[in-house]
Amino acid sequence: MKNIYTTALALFFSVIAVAQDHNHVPGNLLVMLRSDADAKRIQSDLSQLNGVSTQLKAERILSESMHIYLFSFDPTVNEELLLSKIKSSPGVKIAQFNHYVNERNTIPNDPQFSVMWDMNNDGTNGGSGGVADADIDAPEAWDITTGGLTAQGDSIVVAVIDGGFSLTHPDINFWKNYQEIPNDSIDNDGNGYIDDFDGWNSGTNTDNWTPASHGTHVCGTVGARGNNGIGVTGVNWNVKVMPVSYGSGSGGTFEANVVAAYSYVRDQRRLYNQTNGTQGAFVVSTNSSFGVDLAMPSAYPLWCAMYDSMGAVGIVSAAATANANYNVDVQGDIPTSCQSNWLITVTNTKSNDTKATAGYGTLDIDLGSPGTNITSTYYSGGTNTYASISGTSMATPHVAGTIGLMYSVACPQLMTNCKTDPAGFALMMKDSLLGAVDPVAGLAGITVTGGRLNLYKAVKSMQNYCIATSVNDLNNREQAFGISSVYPNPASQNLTVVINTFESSDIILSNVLGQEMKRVHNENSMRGKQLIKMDISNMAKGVYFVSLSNGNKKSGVVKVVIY
Ligand SMILES: [Ca+2]
Ligand SMILES: [Ca+2]
Ligand SMILES: [Ca+2]
Ligand SMILES: [Ca+2]
Repeated sequence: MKNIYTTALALFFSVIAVAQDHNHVPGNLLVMLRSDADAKRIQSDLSQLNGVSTQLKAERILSESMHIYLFSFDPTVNEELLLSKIKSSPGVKIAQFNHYVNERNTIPNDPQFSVMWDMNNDGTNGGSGGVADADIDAPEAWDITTGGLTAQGDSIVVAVIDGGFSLTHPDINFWKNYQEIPNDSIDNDGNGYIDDFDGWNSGTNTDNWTPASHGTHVCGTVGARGNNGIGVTGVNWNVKVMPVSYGSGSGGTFEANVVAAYSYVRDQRRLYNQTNGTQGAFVVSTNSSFGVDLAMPSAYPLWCAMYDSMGAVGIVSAAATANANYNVDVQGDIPTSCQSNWLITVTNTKSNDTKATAGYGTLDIDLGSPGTNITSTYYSGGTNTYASISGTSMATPHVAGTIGLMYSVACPQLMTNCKTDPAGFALMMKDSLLGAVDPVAGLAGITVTGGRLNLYKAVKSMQNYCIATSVNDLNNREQAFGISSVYPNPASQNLTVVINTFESSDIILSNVLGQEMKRVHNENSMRGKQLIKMDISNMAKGVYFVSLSNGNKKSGVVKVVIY
C-alpha cells in the first residue's frame, strides 16, 4: 500500500514538474518599462485575468535608470498567460520570469585539470605560496564558450610556430590542410607549398616532423582537447592548432626560417580572406615562444615587419619575452621589442601573481600570464605524455589561445565586420584583450597594462560588444514608425492593428482608390508597439489598406480583406 501511494505521489510530482518549469521564482516577473510608462497603470490594467484577481503589484524598482521593476502576483494565476499579457501591454519593453541563479563554472573532466592553477587557482594547486584566483578565470569563460567555430561557421585556427611537435598526441586537435594531398609532390591546393598537409616546416620545406617536447607543450595550452576525459585542458577545448616550424635546418636554427614560417601562416589567412573561406585557413593568432635575448629591432627589420604583415590580413601575434630579469625597453629583445600594433608581448607570472624571472618594460611588455609550473601536453622518451614546465614560453600560449576563444563568441554582426576589415578587427581583438586584464601589483609599473591575462573578461568583452550592438538594433526598431501587423485578416467585425510609434498618430483605412474610409486617432504617445482596435462592422466587403499617419509622415500600407 505504501509503495503504491509513494508511486502515485511521485507521479503526481513529476506531472507538476512537467507542467511548470521550476527554474524561476513563482509569483515573480521582471519587467522593463518604457521611460514614460507607469508601473501602477500596468498593475491596475492587469489586476484581473479572465475574471480572476492576479494581485499584480510593482514590488520593487530594480533599476531606476533603466525602468526595470520586480512585479509580484498570485502564484496560482496562470503565469504564462499573465506573462504574455504583460509582454503585449503598452509601455512594456521586456518582460520575463525571475529565474533562479546558480553560481557555476564549467569544470572539464580532464583528470589533470585539478593541478592547472593557471586556469583555476584554488590557492593550493599552484604550489606553496599560491594565491586563490591568481589565474585566468577559465571555468568562468567556458560558461560562455569553449571555442571551435565562429558565429559564421569559420573553423578557428591558432598557429603555433615552434621547433617541432608530436602530431600523434591524442589530446591535441591539430589542423590539417584537407585541400592538399600529402606526399604526392604536387601543390594540390595551389597555395605555393608542396604537400603542406600537416602544416609547414620551413626548416625542411616539408610537412615532416620530428616530435619535440617544447612545441607540444605550447600547443596543449592553446588547445588541448577539453572535457575528453584524458590529460589536460587547453584555453580552447576545440580549436585547430596549426603546426608551423622554423625547424632546425642544417647549421642550427636561424632567422630566415622564422620569416618563412610566418609567411606560411600569413599566406594561409590571406588565401582564406581572398577566397571567402573556400581555401586557406582562418588563422586568428600566432604563438611565438622563442626569440633572441638582448637583441635590438633595428638589426631585425624583416622579422619585426612580419607582425604588421600578418596583422594586415587579420592575425594577432602573441610573443614570449626573455626568460631573464631585465628591462626590455632598454636592453632589447626579439621579438618583444619589435614595434607592431598586432603584436602582444607576454611575461611570466607565478601562482601568486608576481612576475617570475622574465623580461619587463612599460613600453614593450604588454601583460603577464601564468607561465610557472604549467601542466600541458608533452613529448618525452618517445612517448606522448604530460608535464609541468615553466617559462615565458608557457605564459604566451594562454594569450594566443585567448584570441582564438574570443573569436568563438563574436556575434554574426561582429564577424561581418571581421570579414570586411580583418586588420581593424584584429586590432580591436588585441585592444579588448589588453583592456580586460586583471590589474595586479606584481606587474604594475613594469608592464604596459599592469595586469595579468583574464580569459573570462576577454571573452565577456566580446559578448558585451554584441549586446551593445543588439540594443542599438532594438532602439532602431523602436524608432520605426509603422504598422507591424493587422489581424484577423480577412476580417468582418473588428480589426486589431499593431502599430509601432512614439507619437500621437492616426490609423487610416483606405479603399483601393486611395479614399479614406475610416480613421482612428491614437493619442497614446508611449513608444513602441501598441494594439489599436478598429470597428469595421459597417464597412462594405472588399479590399482595403491600413496605414499610419501623424500628419507629417505616413507609413507603408498593409492590405486587408473585409468580408
Ligand atoms: Ca579564478
Ligand atoms: Ca599546398
Ligand atoms: Ca600534395
Ligand atoms: Ca584533454
